[in-house]
Amino acid sequence: MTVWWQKAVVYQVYPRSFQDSNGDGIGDLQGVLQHIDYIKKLGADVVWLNPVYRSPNDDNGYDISDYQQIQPDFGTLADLRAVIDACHQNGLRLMMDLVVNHTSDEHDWFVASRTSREDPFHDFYIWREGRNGNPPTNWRSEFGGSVWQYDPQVDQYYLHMFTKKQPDLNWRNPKVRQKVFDMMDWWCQQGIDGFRMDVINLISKPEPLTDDPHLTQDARTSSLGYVANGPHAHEYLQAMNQQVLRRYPLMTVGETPDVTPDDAIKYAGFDRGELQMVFQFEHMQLENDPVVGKWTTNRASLPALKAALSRWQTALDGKAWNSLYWNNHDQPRVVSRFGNDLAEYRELSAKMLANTLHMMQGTPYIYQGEEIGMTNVAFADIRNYRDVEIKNTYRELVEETKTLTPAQMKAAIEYRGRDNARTPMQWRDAPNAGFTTGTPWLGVNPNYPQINVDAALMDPNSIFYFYQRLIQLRKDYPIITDGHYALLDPDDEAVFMYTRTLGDQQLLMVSNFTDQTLQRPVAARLGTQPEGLISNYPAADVDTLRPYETRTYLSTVVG
Ligand code: TEU
Ligand code: CA
Repeated sequence: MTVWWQKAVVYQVYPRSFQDSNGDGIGDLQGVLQHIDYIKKLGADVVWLNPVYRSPNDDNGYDISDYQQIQPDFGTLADLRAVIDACHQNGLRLMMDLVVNHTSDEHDWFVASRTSREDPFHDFYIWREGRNGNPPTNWRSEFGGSVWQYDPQVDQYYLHMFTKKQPDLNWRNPKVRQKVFDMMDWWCQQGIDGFRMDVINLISKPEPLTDDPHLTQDARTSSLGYVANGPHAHEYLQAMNQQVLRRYPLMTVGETPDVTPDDAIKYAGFDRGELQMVFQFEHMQLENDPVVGKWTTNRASLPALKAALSRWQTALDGKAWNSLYWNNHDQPRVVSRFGNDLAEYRELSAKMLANTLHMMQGTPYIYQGEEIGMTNVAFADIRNYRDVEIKNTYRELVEETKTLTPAQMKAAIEYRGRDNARTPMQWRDAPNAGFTTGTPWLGVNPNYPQINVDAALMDPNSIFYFYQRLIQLRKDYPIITDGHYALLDPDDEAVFMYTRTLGDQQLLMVSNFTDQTLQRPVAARLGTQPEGLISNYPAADVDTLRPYETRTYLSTVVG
């Protein structure tokens, strides 16, 4: 049976970069309020808001110092209530980000935790003795360097999988779990409709804490994969579900780096009583390098991309539910990554990527600006980047270890860095793209005079209206939600083609991932009475695929 969140489309708002309402250069909740009608017009059902809780902002709000207060840059709790109400009045639901693998080091719990080993909050975090003056294990942080930080006051090291201002909570402690569940319940009482749970598969650590065997001497990749999916992860999530989640009509999605489909079926299986969906990362890591991880300019091959996505389509069918995404606040812009952001092909390839993803089984997530084809950015000066991951990794890989030259790192940042996704939303051909009347906290992409919401809304052929149509198709055709997936021609290096089948109906999705005109036997793959549902070109010969052409057909098949 299909439930509401399986038919829903989510729109992700990164509030810091969405709309500034008061000229301080930082997007805020009043700014979100100004554009609820825009999200409604697109046709999305759910808004996912990145963290707006009180935070010293070391990692743009993923370092929370008070879970029940709003970061003053963003506004007040009253402003958030206004956003919730506006969403509900417009038939939208609001999903909050939940960051409970770690807190800020400025959270009261950690401030107390580091005062002494006897403090009742000491055991809220993961403290260990050093090994002969060295950190307790060899684990490397996602943002570079050791995950262990020495604290002279207690003469121990604390664990931080991300920056040293993000100490990991000790979920083994039942008091930690209770505090988190109580806080979640409080948010549900405020009328929110869901949680996106940050790195939720990291909450249970390996037992005992032993060295990560995958780290060779010179590898500069993180230990996230080694630490993920610890022995109590499912027990904790089942408790969370029992005590909080199942008592409200919520939508839940766990962000889970380093999960396989088998893991995902445990976290989000229909009968598991844990989460409803997870974000998997396989299609986001295809380009990675064994030594420098994401800091490369490798390109993914189309067969690899097809294999990664298809594996999830097939493995989860009937057992768990996929989340479908090309973009979020941590990933570069998809049109620059898997499409072509040159003026000639940007709109075509953005639509091609949208159709390719939105015809799959799962709940689609659209990240702000994706619906107008926003692109990666290249800042001339490395100091213009704001992301702590970029800054820390630059220091380590370029300055300290000289693993990469400045030019190599610059190219990698322009290709994979998180600030590509975080430049301000491009609303208009006006100063700072209409994002702020002040100085934006992160530079606006200089291509805003061409790429902006105003221009998209005025052009009936825009990427925006293509997304609007995809969302509407999902509402009109149950086969888009429920159909079974089959990949065709897995080795084709230029064309992505798959079918979805439900009863005697068949969808066929075909996308040309290149700037060449190609011939493929498309007609032969269609059933009878084929009807074109969507395309990014005027209809012509069925077997001819123009540059970045994409089409979805509905037809009838026998048996
Ligand atoms: O991201 C977790 C995560 O695994 C990412 O660090 C991802 O691997 C990386 O960004 C790719 O470069 C979540 C949040 O989405 C991210 O914004 C936070 O920085 C991180 O957790 C820590 O809370
Ligand atoms: Ca502001």
